[in-house]
Amino acid sequence: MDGLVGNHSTWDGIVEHSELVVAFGGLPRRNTQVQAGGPARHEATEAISRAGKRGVRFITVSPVRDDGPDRVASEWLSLRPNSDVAVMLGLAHVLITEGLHDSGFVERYCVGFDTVRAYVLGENDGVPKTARWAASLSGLDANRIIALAREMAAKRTMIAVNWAIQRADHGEQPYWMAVTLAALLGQIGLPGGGFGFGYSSTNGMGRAELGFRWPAFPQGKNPVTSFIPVARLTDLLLDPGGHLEFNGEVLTYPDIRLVYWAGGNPFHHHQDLNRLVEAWQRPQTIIVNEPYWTATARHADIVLPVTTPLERNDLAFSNRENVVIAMKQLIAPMGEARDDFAIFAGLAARLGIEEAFTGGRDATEWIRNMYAEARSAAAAHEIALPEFTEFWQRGHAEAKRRTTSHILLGSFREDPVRHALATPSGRIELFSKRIASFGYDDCPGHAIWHEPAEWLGSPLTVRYPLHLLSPQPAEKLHSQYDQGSVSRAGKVADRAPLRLHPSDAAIRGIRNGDVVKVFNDRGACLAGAVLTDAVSQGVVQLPTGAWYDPADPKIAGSLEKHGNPNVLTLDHGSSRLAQAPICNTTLVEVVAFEGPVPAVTAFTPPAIVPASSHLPKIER
Ligand SMILES: Nc1nc2c(c(=O)[nH]1)N[C@H]1C(S)=C(S)[C@@H](COP(=O)(O)OP(=O)(O)OC[C@H]3O[C@@H](n4cnc5c(=O)[nH]c(N)nc54)[C@H](O)[C@@H]3O)O[C@H]1N2
Ligand SMILES: Nc1nc2c(c(=O)[nH]1)N[C@H]1C(S)=C(S)[C@@H](COP(=O)(O)OP(=O)(O)OC[C@H]3O[C@@H](n4cnc5c(=O)[nH]c(N)nc54)[C@H](O)[C@@H]3O)O[C@H]1N2
Ligand SMILES: [Mo]
Repeated sequence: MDGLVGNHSTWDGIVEHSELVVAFGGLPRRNTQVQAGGPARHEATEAISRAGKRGVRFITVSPVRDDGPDRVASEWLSLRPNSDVAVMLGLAHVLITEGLHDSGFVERYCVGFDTVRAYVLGENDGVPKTARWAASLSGLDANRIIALAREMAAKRTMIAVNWAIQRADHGEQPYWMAVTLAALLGQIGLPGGGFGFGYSSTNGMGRAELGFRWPAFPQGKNPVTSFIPVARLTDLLLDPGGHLEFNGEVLTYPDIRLVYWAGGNPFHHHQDLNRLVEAWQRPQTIIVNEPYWTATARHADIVLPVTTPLERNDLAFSNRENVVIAMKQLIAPMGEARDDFAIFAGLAARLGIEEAFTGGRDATEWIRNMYAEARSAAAAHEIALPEFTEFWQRGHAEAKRRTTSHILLGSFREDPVRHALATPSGRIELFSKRIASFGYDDCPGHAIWHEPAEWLGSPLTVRYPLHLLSPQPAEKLHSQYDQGSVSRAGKVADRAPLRLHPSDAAIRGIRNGDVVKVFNDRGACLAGAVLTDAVSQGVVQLPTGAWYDPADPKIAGSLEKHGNPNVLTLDHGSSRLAQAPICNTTLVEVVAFEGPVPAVTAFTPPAIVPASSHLPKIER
């Protein structure tokens, strides 16, 4: 997705030209505090404020009110989780039946409008996707949907969709439907119009590309060609030799005997952790490189301690930012910690391939070399960066952008032949012959509404009446620094905060600050209750990031004490097309926790046995 991401329309178009921004999943400031590699300047927040000052109208379509931007006014349209496609289809129905759609645009720039039109009008399935139909699924008011469609057609409208909406059953559909809707409005390629994905999912989305890439380590070529979508990890370990349909192919799960994990916390990120606990028993050996005693480290046979950024020299940069930072070592590595490079160089040496791995350079030389590469890549685009020594001394360097403004598909709009898209037809595919040819009923050839496996419309609500959303945590990045004071200050009764509506709390006898048990058939965890009408009735929100802390680590399914939502989430692929994770498709029940509350032990470090007492000393 990187190409598409990098080519997003820049904020200036929204600030200067949009009249209306309809944000599915909102534009929460929380997530813009983060950028892979680090944000240098908080441009997303600044841009939204400037747009608000100019009078751009924001509409937040989300089950959660404060998903809206926090510094400008926005109207909140609360919908049932995972029903966004239904709302978009309802909007499309209004546009088509009232003749408000741009038929010239779909004819010139798109393929497949007739198929979409037939689907929207219900010509083949007998179900017209009217505003009333959309209202019955989403809980929105039908008249509000009709009025919104008319307003979107009358104004310069940006359709923004965050990334969380894809982490749901059939999560491909909202994106395809958002593009379809934007095509009907005919504003794709115009400043301030069209669509954009993830404008507030990280800081960098709405900024211009640098034109060159900051350098990374050469990746080499992996002689092993088999791969799996990472969200299918548990299935891979449980089902060697099994098959998986993916993007028109059939993949076979290899028989994995050894897992080596560096730079990730599957006991944070993976869905249905109780299944993972079982699957994790299958490989013979698990090796983990980690600076911290996380749940993943606890579940490893061998843990190689890694330096933190304070214990090594490094470069920090992000391909969406124009600043590179000199990350200088402040203290000597603690204990036996080494950086990943040194660990892998050491392993390479034991395998007799040290020179091939290191390229004959040590870490410092790599840093100098990578900086020099960036400097010449920048120079090729007439962007000046200082010499390494000057950069390192000053602590940072800034690459002046040559372009600051970009319109997604702007050149395609100007000349759809010369700037044909990379799709098979060269146009925007409202209908894709290729995807249709896969024959997937869970992802046919155009955007459709599909009931999610679990949602507020399912029969399962009799037992589990609350839809659980697990967004990114405000106080940290994923599970990182959960042990630190900033993250701990955000806990309630030592646990992750579970936000629920006061009326849902009242019928369950839950008060603010109570320890609650959140559960379904897959697992149970404790959390600290936060009562707020910012979440809709029937919806609860438990952020990710609490270090997985089972009451009895030997038993899969034992009570998780700390509030890790992934003991509750469903571990299925979004569809056969993408096989992506679907954590936001989860029903639960919540009760006040009775009995003595168990202490959180996730942060208790292990007893350290001096290496010399039981192992031969490792050469540094
Ligand atoms: N502070 C902080 N910022 C982060 C991160 C972090 O860990 N901490 N992680 C970073 C990373 S790696 C990523 S990928 C991005 C993720 O960015 P996103 O995926 O955009 O963010 P989330 O916080 O998962 O979800 C945002 C909101 O989507 C809403 N939502 C969930 N399901 C639905 C739905 O079905 N319909 C609608 N309309 N709304 C829904 C939820 O209420 C939630 O608050 O964030 C990045 N930014
Ligand atoms: N329920 C639910 N689950 C989700 C999501 C959700 O919205 N809901 N979001 C998903 C998303 S978008 C993402 S991106 C994932 C994130 O999931 P992960 O990327 O697995 O989460 P992190 O906590 O960032 O894990 C990074 C780990 O790397 C370690 N680390 C830090 N520096 C170094 C280093 O220099 N070397 C090594 N070897 N290790 C280091 C950290 O201590 C930490 O344990 O979670 C996913 N899971
Ligand atoms: Mo992510």
